[in-house]
Amino acid sequence: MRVLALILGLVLIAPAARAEDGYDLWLRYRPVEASARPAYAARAAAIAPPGSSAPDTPTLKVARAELERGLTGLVGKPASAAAGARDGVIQLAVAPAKDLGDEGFRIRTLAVNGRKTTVISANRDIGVLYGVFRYLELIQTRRPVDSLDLTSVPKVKLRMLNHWDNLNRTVERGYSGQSIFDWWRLPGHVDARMVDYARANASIGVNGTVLNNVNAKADSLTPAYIAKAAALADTFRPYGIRVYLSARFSAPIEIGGLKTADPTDPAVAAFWKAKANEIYRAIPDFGGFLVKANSEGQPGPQDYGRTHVDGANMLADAVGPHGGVVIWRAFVYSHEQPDDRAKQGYSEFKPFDGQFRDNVVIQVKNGAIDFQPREPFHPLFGAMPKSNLGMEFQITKEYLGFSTHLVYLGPLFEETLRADTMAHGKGSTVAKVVDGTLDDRKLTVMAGVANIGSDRNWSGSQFDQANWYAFGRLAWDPEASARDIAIDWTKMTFGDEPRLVKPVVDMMMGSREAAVDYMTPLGLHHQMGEGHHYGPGPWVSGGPRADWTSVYYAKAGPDGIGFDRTPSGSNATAQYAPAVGACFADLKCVDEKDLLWFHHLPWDYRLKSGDTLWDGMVKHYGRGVAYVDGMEKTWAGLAPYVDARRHKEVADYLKIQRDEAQWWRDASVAWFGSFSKRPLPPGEKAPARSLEYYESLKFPWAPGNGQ
Ligand code: BDP
Repeated sequence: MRVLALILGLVLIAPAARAEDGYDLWLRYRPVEASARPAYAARAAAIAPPGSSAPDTPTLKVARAELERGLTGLVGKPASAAAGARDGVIQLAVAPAKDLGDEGFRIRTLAVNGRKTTVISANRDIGVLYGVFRYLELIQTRRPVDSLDLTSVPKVKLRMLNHWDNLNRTVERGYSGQSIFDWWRLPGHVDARMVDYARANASIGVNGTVLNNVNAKADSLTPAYIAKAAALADTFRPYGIRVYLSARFSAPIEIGGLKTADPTDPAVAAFWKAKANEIYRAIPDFGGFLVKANSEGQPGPQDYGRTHVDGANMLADAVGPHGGVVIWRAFVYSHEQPDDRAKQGYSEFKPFDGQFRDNVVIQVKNGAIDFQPREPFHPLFGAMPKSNLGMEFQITKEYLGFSTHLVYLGPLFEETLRADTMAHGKGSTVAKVVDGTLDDRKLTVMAGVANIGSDRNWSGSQFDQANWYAFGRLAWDPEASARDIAIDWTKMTFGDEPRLVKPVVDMMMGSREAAVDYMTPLGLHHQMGEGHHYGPGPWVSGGPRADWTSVYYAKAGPDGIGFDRTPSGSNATAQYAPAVGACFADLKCVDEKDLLWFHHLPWDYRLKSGDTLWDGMVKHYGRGVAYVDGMEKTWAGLAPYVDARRHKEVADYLKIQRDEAQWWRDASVAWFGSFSKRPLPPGEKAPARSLEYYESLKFPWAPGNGQ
């Protein structure tokens, strides 16, 4: 009987016995094994009561609640610090420190009144909250916490999510259910999930969120919707998260009763000033506006013969007196413009360097086309030293297999951030542009297009949570390592078992290169299905505009393949610093990963491997598929270390990914083979189906497409 009770007891407390569905993200706070506990946890830790050093603000309240929740889960319920002299006290303190800025924190183990005390301190309460999350992360990742002296200060000022969420709860390019923002029931009801959303974001340092799609509706600026946004802002405020709204440039016409949205018209400027005042009355710490103007059919200043500067500065003057910012996107291109689409953002913005207001940030996508599996860094980075230039990454995997492909984006973000713009000589990395140190800019931004939705696991898949997490960590420190981040995430998400952590991290680290291989190897880009962007579509042609087709980008023909962006072609290479551009344009210098991005080459061109271009391409596709095969096998072997429900979900998705990788490979080989007219290299199998079959596939209900 006693043995049975013991076994039952063990089963009940074993972490794997708790149903896990991914809702808890990396904040699971499951018990750590005795050896990994802080020494003080032999007895319970104690959280010092708020003293005069830390008046009880809403942020400190949630910091203390989080600490208690985390410690309770990880090492047992904290005791009262007042209960006599004892070690293991944790003190939260707001105290001036020159080196910590507004949001940094310090965690130190000190003797306070003879007691060993962990002091988490910051200039402001939000820093304390960040410190608490870091402290819990240290325990979760099994780092020693008994003798700490750690300082951390975010390098980027605005670390924000951009939700492409519509007011009817559909999410443009969203693959994890509906929008988490329940606009209809707001402001009367604020879902409890909003608090968990804020906790998760605060835990990785995200301090801003744009609530609505960049393809914006003017309705979100009406009084009813401002009240809804205000309810969210109230909920997020204790977690240091400010709300922003995407602003539709033509709102003065749509909801302001004006005939024009011309930014030089005084009535238009007055509309925006009044609108800003109205928003700030409801949301005193409103962050500002995000604007997609004159891009993909969105209205903008050019509709009135005005410029991006006219538009952005007019809005900046409306929010400026309240401390707000305008984030103006550089993702612009026009079909009337015959020039290479990759050049248009630079061509339109570079001439305006130095003309934008101080509270304007130009938000630039990581690459010059559009969140492709691989793009060279955008030439605007390093090219506008007199402007605030922000980074826009896409966390949602529009072009990387949606939520069912396991593709860890850490290496993609890291590759861009570490790229050297050479703007001021060697070491002028994109990270240094983004964190402002290269040109001494203070208003810095890193934005990520969110992958969050109403799915129980938030991101559509367990592994896509890692992309949200990695984004936050890199926004805090753009020089952080994608591998280190993956290790932390894995430990917190799945546990510390070394037989699990190493293979999972290895799998994650190679997964992005694998996707590049099975989708668009060697610098190919924009080869996906039309509109929904699901699956391969290298044959996509025709339609309203050439630069929405695949054939425009691959330029495959009997003579070869690739987009000539060298001086003999579109000369996009000239938009980079001379040394960088010259390298991209030079076949002896350019990295083969970017080969067909910059060069049009004959099918028999010799790659470094000695293979012809055609053979090499086919092998890359195959390598990508084989990698997914490997992930499936690795994951199957990890069943003993992962709870059944999450294990099965990931296994199912890997099977989907395996099939789709094969589909990408087969369809691409069939299509490009129709131009190369060369045999497949030895050992490579012919595509399973005919080219006509692949071309005939239609997906009218693919998620994330249309409103
Ligand atoms: C593209 C998406 C489109 C977005 C656009 C943007 O396909 O849905 O509206 O980017 O960033 O990648 O504005």
